[in-house]
Amino acid sequence: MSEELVLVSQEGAVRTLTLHRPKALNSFTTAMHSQLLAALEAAAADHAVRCVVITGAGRGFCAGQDLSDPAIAPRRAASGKLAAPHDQPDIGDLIEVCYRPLANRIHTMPIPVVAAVNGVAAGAGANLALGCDIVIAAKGASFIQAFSKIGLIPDCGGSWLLPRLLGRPRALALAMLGDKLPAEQALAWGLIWQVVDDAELPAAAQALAQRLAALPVQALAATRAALDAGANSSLDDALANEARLQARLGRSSDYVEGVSAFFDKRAASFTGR
Ligand code: T3D
Repeated sequence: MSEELVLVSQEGAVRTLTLHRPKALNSFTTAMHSQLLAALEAAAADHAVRCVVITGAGRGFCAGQDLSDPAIAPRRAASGKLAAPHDQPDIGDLIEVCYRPLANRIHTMPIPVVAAVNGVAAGAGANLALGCDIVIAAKGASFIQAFSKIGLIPDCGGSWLLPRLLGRPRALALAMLGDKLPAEQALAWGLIWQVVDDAELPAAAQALAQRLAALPVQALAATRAALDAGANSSLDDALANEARLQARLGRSSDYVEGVSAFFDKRAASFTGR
């Protein structure tokens, strides 16, 4: 049987995906990539799931690419020395096959995605977290754009996310220097939503996810799409997009339920449809 590198659990309508390679700080192998993508696909396809939480097992969240994974580890010549640059594996393939689908999948999930960052999030692990809709972190967690230290650029969406989230000066300095950004500093810079005491993270993330799951999740996913599209468009294009999205949502059961509940002076009971 293949190793369980992503643990899947469910509480009500919230599905939690726990990256599970704790000895290597949950760094990504190709096997962990395919398990995470499959788990996200399954959550997206299951109407009983209305929010996903991604977290890590042990003391780390995710240390990015497993640098010893044979798929990408630097090749050695027969002498045992590192092979010449042109004999090294094509890392671009790895990005196309693994990180691009992963970042796109999270960005287009039909339900909200929460990152519960329990410890260090480095390289693609940091950008995996930052690509989620809401990031809640333990006080002891940190974010490191570790790429420059190994001669690479921010990937897993980092080049797109960082300037949008931080502005160019901070994004560029973080990415160039690869400094560790403690969770509380990330919060102060507006990079993440919330920081809680380490021991409180699982319960706080679960409470946040349950709150999201009780909302009209179709509208939440459309809110993500509208905000991201709005950031790159003219006001008039954004207004046209809002009209398109509202037209679709206005015909959803959740809209009818929300308005009915308002007039009935009762709590709405949404279904995500
Ligand atoms: O090919 C490509 O690279 C393309 C893909 C790019 C995407 C990327 O994500 S590139 C960035 C890759 N990640 C890194 O460069 C981070 C490397 N890790 C670290 O810098 C440090 O481990 C941390 C700052 C994250 C944490 O430091 P610390 O001191 O808390 O822990 P540690 O002792 O360094 O690590 C604990 C163990 O995890 C250790 O194993 P050991 O010695 O106990 O057997 C360490 O080797 C292992 N580990 C940590 N990160 C990785 C890893 N093993 C493989 N790959 C890792 N990325």
